[in-house]
Amino acid sequence: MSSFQTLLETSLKTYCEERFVQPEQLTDRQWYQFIAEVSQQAVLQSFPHNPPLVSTRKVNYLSMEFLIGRLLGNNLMNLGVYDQVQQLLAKCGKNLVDILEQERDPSLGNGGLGRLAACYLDSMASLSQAAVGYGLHYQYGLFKQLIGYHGEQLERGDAWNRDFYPQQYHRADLQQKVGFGGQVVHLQDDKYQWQPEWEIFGEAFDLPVVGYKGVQQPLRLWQGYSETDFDFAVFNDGDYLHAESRVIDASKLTKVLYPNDNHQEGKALRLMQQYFHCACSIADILRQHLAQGRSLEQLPEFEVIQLNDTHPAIAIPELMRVLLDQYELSWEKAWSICSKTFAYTNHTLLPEALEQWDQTLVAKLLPRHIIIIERINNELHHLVKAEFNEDEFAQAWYETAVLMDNRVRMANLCVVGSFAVNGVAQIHSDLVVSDLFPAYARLFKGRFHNVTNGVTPRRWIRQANPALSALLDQHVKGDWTKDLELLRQIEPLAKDPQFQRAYQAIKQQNKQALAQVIEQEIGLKVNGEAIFDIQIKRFHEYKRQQLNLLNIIATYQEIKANPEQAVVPRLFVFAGKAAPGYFLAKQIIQAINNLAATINSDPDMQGKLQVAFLPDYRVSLAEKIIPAADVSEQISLAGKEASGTGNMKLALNGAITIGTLDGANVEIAEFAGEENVVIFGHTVESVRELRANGYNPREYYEQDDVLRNAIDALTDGSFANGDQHRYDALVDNLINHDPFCTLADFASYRAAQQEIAKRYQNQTAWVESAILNTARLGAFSSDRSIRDYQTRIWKKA
Ligand code: AZC
Repeated sequence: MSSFQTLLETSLKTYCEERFVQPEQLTDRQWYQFIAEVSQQAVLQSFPHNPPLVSTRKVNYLSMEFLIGRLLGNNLMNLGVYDQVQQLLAKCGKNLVDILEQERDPSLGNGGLGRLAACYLDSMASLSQAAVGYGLHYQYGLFKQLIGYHGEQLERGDAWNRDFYPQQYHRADLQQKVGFGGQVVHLQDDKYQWQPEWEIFGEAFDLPVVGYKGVQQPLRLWQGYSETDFDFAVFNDGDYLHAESRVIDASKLTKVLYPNDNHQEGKALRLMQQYFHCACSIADILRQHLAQGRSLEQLPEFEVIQLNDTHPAIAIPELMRVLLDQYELSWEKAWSICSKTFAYTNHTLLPEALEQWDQTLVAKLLPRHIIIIERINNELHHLVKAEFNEDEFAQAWYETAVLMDNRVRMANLCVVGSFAVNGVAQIHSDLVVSDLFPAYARLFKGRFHNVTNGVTPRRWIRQANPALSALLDQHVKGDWTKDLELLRQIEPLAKDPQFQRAYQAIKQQNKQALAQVIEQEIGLKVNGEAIFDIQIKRFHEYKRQQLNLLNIIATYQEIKANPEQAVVPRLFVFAGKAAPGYFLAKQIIQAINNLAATINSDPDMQGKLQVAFLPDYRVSLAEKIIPAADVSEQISLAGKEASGTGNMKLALNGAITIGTLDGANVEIAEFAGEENVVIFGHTVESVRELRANGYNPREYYEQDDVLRNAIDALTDGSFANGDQHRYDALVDNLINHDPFCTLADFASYRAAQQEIAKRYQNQTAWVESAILNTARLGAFSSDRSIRDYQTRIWKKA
């Protein structure tokens, strides 16, 4: 008997004895608790850290978000004990899949950036890449989304770990102290002393990340607290309210994740969170480095600090501060260490997401750091002066300065302070160089790279799609879970009728399962024969859910006008959250829900058209939707979606992409073959032309009857219970501004949708395309991304 089996059986005996019950009497919740506790023991016992790879440094992955999803099923699988647990449960008349549903989804992220961090932790552990993930232990993760009576988004708090969350350890031994405010005393020359006005403690919670047959290593999350209940000195002075407010500040610090995706809000508390995250993490990195008897000069030889976008940018001046003030290194020495240690990943070109902090605010909260940033800015000034001639200088400085117009430009700070900068898909990395940082690219040659994103096949195929996994196991030699390129082996089977039938049957089974979820969640009975057309992602104008919406309205109108005409039945599924303060995105959600209500109750639409909005999109819901998709909507305006990762998950699970030439869609089309995706819309270049010629959305509105009728339906009360003004802002934005060229792409999108319907009618060809998507997209495994990081960025010098 394996040691895990023994552990399982003896622990079950004890667990039941303590509760005076027989195993058969345990509730699902108790089973969940029991299995979670045993698996945590197994995680800690059976997986010593592997020796680190010699060719790469240890990775310290700094991210404000880790959207890890449920852990129990994933851990059981990666430990290789999933089947054993399943068998034990089966003996007691239980199903493991149901038990796993008991776990709360820790929603410690907003979307793509946070989920990518989680995939990377999985891949690093699976590839024995030594790594620690550093993040924040938010008390409330991303809000829970409900849909209100009028179809509108409502938000509720998500206290993800309040009652029971066994996968984490409180590491009381890893406490840190973080200062804020106060003043800086200039001692002499380069020597300064920071006297913070107040201090907050950070305590760590470790979540072990279990790699696939690999190592376990920590995701370390910091939480703020205050040492004393309140400041007695101030209290004794009689200023009771002030005394207590300090305590409130400390506990408030990590209370909630900011719910913005691709948008900076600029709140002081957010900057405090960022600094707190960085200060705790930098101290922890140095502690471990020095504990191994290594010198500060050796830091870049052994450690790399990977910045997940600019949210942890303040780590750069923080490391400088520690080296200068605490270890008394010279500026030159400190900078030489620092600039060889950091690497920065850019995830967006959207101007509203590029973080810039008010310089006065930074100076007030972090007075020592602003002095360091000023010095960095001055040194940079010399470099730019030396590289650019007089005619070029003004423009180059405007582009590269870290400090400009009382703003601290965090992306610039990252580029200056890092030895490597990368974008997240080829087209995006090219735009980072050509549009965002052209002057830097000239100044720092060789600093810019591309690492195309990837997704972990353990969660997104093995766990989410067990039926497809079993089929792949049957036909692929070698462990495809570890080496996704092995899926190429099924390419010759794409035309094999027997394999096609098996593949198709699995898709059908997954669609039935999703149909059940839809019925449970929103009470809609869907047509399992329809094309399942899926758009799941954050709601954002640039992602253009409104384009999908307009096409659905046009389709509805067309069916209404020609009730006799044959239609390829279609189910449109949406899921996603909008930032609570993002009015237009919320209007789009409401419009979809109102449209769904009208369409789903119209007898003329029966068997032809349905719309489902599934509330509270999160990792566990994605795992249910993705395996059931026939069509994957990736319809952002070209140049706006840095990469996308949902596009990869959906395509690997056999959905056909309808998409623009944006982000990783471009590479997906290359790998899958152009004939196995449907591409439409303007390209980066043609968008440029469109704008250069003075884009006027109203012209499209006026000239295209189908488009105009669709938009007008939003203002005639059809989808708003007679309210003609509900969508005024949305409609005005589309007709008069349309910053993401929705109207310009409408006709071509509609044609692409007709192409999808046409192709779906030839099921043999459709399944062949779907199989080829699975077979050819192995490069989008996050294991490949991590290997790219290893060879391009994390290698030892
Ligand atoms: C996202 C990008 O929008 C998405 O295209 C990409 O796939 C993902 O990062 C992972 O790289 N960006 C964000 O979520 N947020 C920010 C601030 O970029």
